[in-house]
Amino acid sequence: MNQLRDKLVAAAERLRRASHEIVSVPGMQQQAQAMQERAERLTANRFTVALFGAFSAGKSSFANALMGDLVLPVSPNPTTAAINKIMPPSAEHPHGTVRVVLKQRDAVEQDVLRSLAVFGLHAASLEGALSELNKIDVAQIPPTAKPHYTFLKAVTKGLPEMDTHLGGELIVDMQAFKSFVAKEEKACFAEYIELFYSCPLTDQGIVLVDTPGADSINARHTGVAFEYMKNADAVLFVTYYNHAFSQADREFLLQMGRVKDTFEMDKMFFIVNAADLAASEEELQGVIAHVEKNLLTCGIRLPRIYPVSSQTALLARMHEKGKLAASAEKVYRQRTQTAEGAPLMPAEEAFKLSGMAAFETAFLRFTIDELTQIAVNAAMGEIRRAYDTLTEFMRMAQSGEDERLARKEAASKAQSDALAAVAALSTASYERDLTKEREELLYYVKQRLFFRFNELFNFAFNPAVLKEDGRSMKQALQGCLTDLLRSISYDLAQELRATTLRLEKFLSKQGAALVSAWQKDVHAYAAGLTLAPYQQRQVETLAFAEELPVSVEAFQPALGLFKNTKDFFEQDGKLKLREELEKRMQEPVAAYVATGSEQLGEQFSALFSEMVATERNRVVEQINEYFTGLFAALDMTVDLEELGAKVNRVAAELE
Ligand SMILES: Nc1nc2c(ncn2[C@@H]2O[C@H](COP(=O)(O)OP(=O)(O)O)[C@@H](O)[C@H]2O)c(=O)[nH]1
Ligand SMILES: [Mg+2]
Repeated sequence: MNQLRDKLVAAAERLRRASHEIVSVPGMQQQAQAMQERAERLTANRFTVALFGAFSAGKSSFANALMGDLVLPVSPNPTTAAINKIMPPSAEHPHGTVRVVLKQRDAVEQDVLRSLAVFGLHAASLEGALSELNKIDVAQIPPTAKPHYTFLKAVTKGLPEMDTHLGGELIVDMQAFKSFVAKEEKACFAEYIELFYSCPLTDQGIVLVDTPGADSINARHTGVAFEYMKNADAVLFVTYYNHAFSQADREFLLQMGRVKDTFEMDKMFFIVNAADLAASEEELQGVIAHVEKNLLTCGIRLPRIYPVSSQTALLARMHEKGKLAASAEKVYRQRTQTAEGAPLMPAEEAFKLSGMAAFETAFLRFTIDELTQIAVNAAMGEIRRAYDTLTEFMRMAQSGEDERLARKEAASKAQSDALAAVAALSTASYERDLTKEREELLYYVKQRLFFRFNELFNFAFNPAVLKEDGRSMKQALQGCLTDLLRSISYDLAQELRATTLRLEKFLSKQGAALVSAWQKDVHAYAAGLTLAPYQQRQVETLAFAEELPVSVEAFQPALGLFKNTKDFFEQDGKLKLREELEKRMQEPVAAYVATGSEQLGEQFSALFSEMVATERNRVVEQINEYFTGLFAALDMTVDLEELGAKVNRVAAELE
């Protein structure tokens, strides 16, 4: 595994040496600088691996198995967990240091008010909210609201101690770290936690991100999860052996299904954890088939699924280190079917048995290995570009005097022609395409929402909530409606995030197309100039509205259609209500999408203008630099012998 990091470091070294060679050559300073910067990036390179999955799917256990030690607390049932990042130690943060970044007070307040609203209670401040808590009838809390109650209780309990720290950060040790992860009254105040920890994984520059469960109550986590889904180098989705997929799992996977085509390569891995629970190989295959089927309904085809026992894998790692405690040894024997008294199974063998070895091999090969290769190739491409320019200059300097004079005359004109061609290229059609793409994508967003309407409706208006057992039907219906509105706006916000990412890719393609169009122009006038490739821009995902632009009251007449549960579930009452709601939902959904379209339109038109201006400038600079170098070569102001030596030394970096 260490070879990968070494490869990056070696490529960075090559870049630095090549950069050092060309920095003194007239017309190559910028290229030298770009190479230097790329070398810095390679050295500081991090691969981000994000773990997703429901609470108690075994994310933390899986992370421990990957790191080969009991680093993260394996938690029974926290609901308010923060994001934990396990990262390589640095000079500032040595091994074992933990940095806890606490939420802003405003953010805590928002979370609290939001959770309070689930119980129909409202307040104007954090303190006010907490004093409302005793109004909640604990016996009446529905299961979906329980995590919110737990969260509110945790805030109440922890606030006195944490209040003064909010908005800041704490540096703590591993012991305190565990209480921050496992204790609700502390965890609920952490925005994220960074653990600086040295192990074979982090030594490769891999950052492991343990996200809170997909069913986290924290609304902001959806946005954070999206950023990780988008930017992580690998996404690992963990499910617990035979647990059903929750609605939250499905929402996450649907989002993954929406955006997976924008990934440069398939970076998704699906882990069926606790595979040790399988009674037989057939049963295991059955579970895998079930997972595959679920993924397919979320638009994820041909997934890479790995059955793994995180526990067995960790036990194997502990055995390897000779750190297997007596109780652990008992489980190890059980898992490896080794009788009492018989010699223990060698660690490597158990690691294989756990399924972890197969996963690690595939993961390293398909992701980290490949990413390393891409980075190394890009570095070599940059050196090659420098070499091409350098040899062109060399050729010019070596030519006879008459030829040089003739070339010089031609070069002046070539420079201004190249610049004119770059300026003349019209980008209007590109901009029109971008607008068209946005409109088309958003048209389908609306379409898809109504394709899903039935599913969302059934989920909200379900028999478990609409039960005639003495509860107020009016209130229950109200709750169903609120649920439906929430899930529609959630779906739309997710769609707009996905659309942002699709547009980002579209813009990138346009940028690359522009550079290659300019390259064609430039090539006619400056044969030795290869333009630097287009560099992708990171596009910020905007915050989209969390609610539909409509009031609950607008749907009261529709709810009036409800007669009783018998009519609703056994006759056509349900169909009628659904049709009525679907009709009334058209306008607010269209309005929501229109607002989103406006937001995206503004954002991307600004991005487009900036992109064109910046890229055009970059090309102009490259042209001018190139001709500066060319004139220097033609004027023989360069030392031919030295230039020749430089060509050879840069060539050596390409071997
Ligand atoms: N049998 C078995 N149980 C596991 C395995 N991995 C995790 N668990 C159990 O699943 C529960 C949740 O694990 P945890 O890692 O905290 O899940 P998280 O909430 O996703 O981080 C714990 O009780 C673990 O002991 C495994 O490989 N086999
Ligand atoms: Mg966990």
